[in-house]
Amino acid sequence: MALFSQLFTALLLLLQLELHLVGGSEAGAPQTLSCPSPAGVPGTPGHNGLPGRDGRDGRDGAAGPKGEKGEPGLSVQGPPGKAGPAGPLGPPGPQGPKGDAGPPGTADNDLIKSLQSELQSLKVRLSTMEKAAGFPIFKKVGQKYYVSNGMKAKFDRGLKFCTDAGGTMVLPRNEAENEALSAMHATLGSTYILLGTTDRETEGHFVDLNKKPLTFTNWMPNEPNNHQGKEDCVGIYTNAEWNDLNCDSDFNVVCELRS
Ligand code: MFU
Ligand code: CA
Repeated sequence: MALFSQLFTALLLLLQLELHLVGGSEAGAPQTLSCPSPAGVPGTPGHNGLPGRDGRDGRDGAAGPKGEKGEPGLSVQGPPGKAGPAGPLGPPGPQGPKGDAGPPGTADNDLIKSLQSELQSLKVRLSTMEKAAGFPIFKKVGQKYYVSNGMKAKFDRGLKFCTDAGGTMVLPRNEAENEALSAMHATLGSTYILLGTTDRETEGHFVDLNKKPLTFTNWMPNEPNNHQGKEDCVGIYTNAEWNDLNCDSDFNVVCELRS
């Protein structure tokens, strides 16, 4: 046991010696395992160390104050004004060159067609006027001519006379025509003039020569009465009023001609 203890103490001394040799050049007091001793006098302070490295850049400072107002800029010219009024009319220029010929015949053809159309209608009018002038008694009413040679006849003969003359038996279509026709009584010396209407097909239903219902009438009071059941024709009286009459009696015949 004592032997082991002595061996352990020797190993410990060797280890301390080893540690002393390895760390001997280091600063610091050598350590011993010996007992404490009174503190020594402090050494003189060491020299200052070297300066530290530069610090990082500072942050941006606040914006500076507003600068003073600048001098006014140089003035710039404005836009042009409006145009003034037109000047006085100048003298006429010289005559220009003659233009090219137009397309052949266009305007001329139109004029010719217009003139041909006008000539045709004038021919028709003249033809009607010449027919009317062929009667000893004729009267113009609007675009119509009322004509007569003074004859008296039964209705059917009167119809043929008028169509042969290029017209139709007279039938007033309005008040003006009715008055113009009744005015012919004075010239004719007549009491009744036959009108171009009958109710032969349907008693009491008077139609014109084209079988169309009448759009104008001027009946006497209580007419038409189909007196004795034998009145399918009509005459205009001297007072311009109408009365139904017997188609087989003779009355004055007047025809109307129109273009
Ligand atoms: C009236 C007319 C006839 C006829 C006769 C003489 O009858 O309606 O058309 O003119 O007189 C009574
Ligand atoms: Ca009658």
